Amino acid sequence: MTVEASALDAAALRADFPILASLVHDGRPLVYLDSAASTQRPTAVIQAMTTAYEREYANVHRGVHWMSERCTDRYEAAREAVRRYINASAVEEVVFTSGTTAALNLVAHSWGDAHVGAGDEILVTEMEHHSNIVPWFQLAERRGAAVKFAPITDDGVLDLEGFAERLSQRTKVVAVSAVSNVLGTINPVARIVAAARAAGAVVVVDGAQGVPHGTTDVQQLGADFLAFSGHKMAGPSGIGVLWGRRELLDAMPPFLGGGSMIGEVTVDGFTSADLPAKFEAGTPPIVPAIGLAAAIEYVEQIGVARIAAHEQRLTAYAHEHLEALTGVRLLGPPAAGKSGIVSFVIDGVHAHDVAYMLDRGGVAIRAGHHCAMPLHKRLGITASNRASFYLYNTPADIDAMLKGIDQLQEKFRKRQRRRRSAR
Ligand code: C6P
Repeated sequence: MTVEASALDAAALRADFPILASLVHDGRPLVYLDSAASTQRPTAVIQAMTTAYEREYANVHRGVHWMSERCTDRYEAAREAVRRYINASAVEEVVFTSGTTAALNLVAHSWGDAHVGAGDEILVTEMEHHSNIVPWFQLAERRGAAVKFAPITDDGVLDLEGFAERLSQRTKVVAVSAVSNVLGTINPVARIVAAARAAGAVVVVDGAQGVPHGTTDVQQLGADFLAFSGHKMAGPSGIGVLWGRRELLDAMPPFLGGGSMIGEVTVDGFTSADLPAKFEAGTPPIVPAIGLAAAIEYVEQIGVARIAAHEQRLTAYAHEHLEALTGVRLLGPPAAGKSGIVSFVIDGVHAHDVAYMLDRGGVAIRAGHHCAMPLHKRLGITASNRASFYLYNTPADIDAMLKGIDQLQEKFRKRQRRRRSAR
């Protein structure tokens, strides 16, 4: 991820996102700090999707009629936008899926079933999202393999020695997130890739929290597969991407069977279509793909590196102020090692109560295990709170969260005092 200095004007960009003008509960302005779950969409994306439905919609790669051809062009232009965004060498390497989860499952089934066997190992990390754990457990179960977990340090950084110790000739797959969705930790993917490839393992990068928040160049990254979701980068839900090395994708069997993914079907069997159609069975997420292309154009105009720098400033600001509060424990490394995600626990107050009470003041943060139960177990907690930032957030949003935390801590302190004096 590269970060450059020139600041973006988040306050002005907010006007591009109609939902941010919403009032919630009793007319409180929405303070949206849950972009790691799903970002909001600018008018440009909403408009591109509306236009597609109003004027350019038909099924793709099927009709010979004008509208189908036009829609197919739009859909394929979206693939080209993704290729450009991640600097893939060819559009054939860009497979549309419904999201990161679907992309990771595709690899686990198609590549995994063909290459992982009894006694083999799959190496993930303790900070993975369930989407980058469960498909590997399922693969291991099908094939008689084992899933190993590379440890993290107490401050939420991958323990590279522990990782290296678990890497061996038996390791067939290394599956790692570019950025932890809980800790915000930016993983050293280049070093992980180098070590994994030296051991002969295929590297799968879960880019759900990385690709939206930093420049991605898959040719430099050196990994074999990269998965990410449109809804975490100003695009719509229902669309995601699997990028894979062409030689690997070419050799892989299709995952789902149906229309579009075939060359020919006879009563004796079928042949597969070429890439990327081979992995896009059925009617694909057509309009979501068009929306994703509009999102990519939008963020490219702003500059992904500028977005990353802006989020880094917000993370540093949030850290500084949360660290100053008593009874608040921040999770993960110092701000400099994080993407725009800040998770914390508050002494004596359950994470769900924190999120509930902040929400009453209009502040939307996430609470729970964030689909990362092994990570929470490792940290000795069952739940945490998470504030996550995007290009439209400002320090004022963080101030609103801090004010809410202050109020709820005061409330709980008063409650404790009352209980003590009642004894
Ligand atoms: N994390 C969060 O609030 P989907 O749902 O398929 O678009 O993405 C799954 C996924 C995979 N990996 C990582 C690192 C993720 O953060 C996510 C989605 C959301 O953290 C929803 S649980």
